[in-house]
Amino acid sequence: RTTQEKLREHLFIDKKKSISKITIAGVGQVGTACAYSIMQQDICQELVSIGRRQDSLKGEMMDLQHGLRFVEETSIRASTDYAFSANSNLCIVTAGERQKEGQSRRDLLLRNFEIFKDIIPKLVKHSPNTVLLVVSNPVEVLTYVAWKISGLPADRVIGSGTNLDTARLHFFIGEKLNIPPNSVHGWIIGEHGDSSVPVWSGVNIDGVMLKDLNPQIGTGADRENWNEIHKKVIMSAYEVIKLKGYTSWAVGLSVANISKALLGNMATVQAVSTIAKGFYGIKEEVFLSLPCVLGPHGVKSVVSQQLDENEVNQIQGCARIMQELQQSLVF
Ligand code: 6V0
Repeated sequence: RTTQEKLREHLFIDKKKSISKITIAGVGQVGTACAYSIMQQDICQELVSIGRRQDSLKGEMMDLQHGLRFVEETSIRASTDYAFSANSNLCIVTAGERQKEGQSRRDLLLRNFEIFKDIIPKLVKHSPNTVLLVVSNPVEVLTYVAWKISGLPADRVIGSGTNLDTARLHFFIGEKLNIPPNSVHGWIIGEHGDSSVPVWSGVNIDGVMLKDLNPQIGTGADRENWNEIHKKVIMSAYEVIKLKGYTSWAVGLSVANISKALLGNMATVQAVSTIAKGFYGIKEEVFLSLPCVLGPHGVKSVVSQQLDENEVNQIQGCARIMQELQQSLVF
């Protein structure tokens, strides 16, 4: 017997043990931050990264593996071969270009659309029962793309959407009121980024509605100018990119949080992109971010929010923008 064989007696072999496995496709700044956050939080038993550049892929894998001593037991592997992703419960897609200065959303979409045509079929071939979580931008339209290409039911295709915008909203409100972000409740919905919709009618601090304290909140008539906070949320991504070149840590934590809700079957609510047709008078077949109850098979249900007229108009506007972008795609 070898030293390895002499070391442990394998008396109990649990054949029924189910493995929770996550694959991250695309190992750039965002993919690496997602892997790090997921590994830190004991979310899955197997974590696989799939990328194109052999050297950086191996380097990132080794760097994470060397930290395994300090976290819960997780298997960490990386490969350029999609067979390594087989039987994943969750595939997270972070591959693709990020927006360059002066680049339009449509241009970015067309480039990442080509990448998705390459990646999505390979992921689904090896993991036909997976949930797909799209992070690449423009995230709402690419979630629609992933749904169309994958042939998966809509509840199993999700975009990270405005989960990050919502976290930024909570941070800035917390900063303004000098309270921690987790005392702030409320959503940014619609599109991740420029045309996102802050639901001021529902924002509350530990159950106290801000609208009751300031009926003009979020409107042009508001003397305290709370809507500046929404502008800050939109601008913050551009500001971080200007300062450090990309955004990574917050989106990594946001994706880990969504992954935990999915695989942990926690039935928690997150603002993620889901098929929005039929909600709030939306007629277009588009994906938009709405607060969703998540479980191991994806979206379990969508929270029915009581939006005011202005908020409904805004989210319908988002749907039209998404539809227009989708029309430029040839499948
Ligand atoms: P990056 O650091 O340039 O990494 C992109 C990675 O994708 C690189 O490693 C590429 O090699 C890889 N890639 C490209 N084509 C393929 C392919 N065909 N197969 C496999 N891998 C491929 O970019 P970064 O990580 O900063 O951003 C990735 C994407 O996430 C961009 O589209 C961003 O705009 C988007 N973000 C989305 C956010 C969200 O909240 N949804 C937040 C931040 C960034």
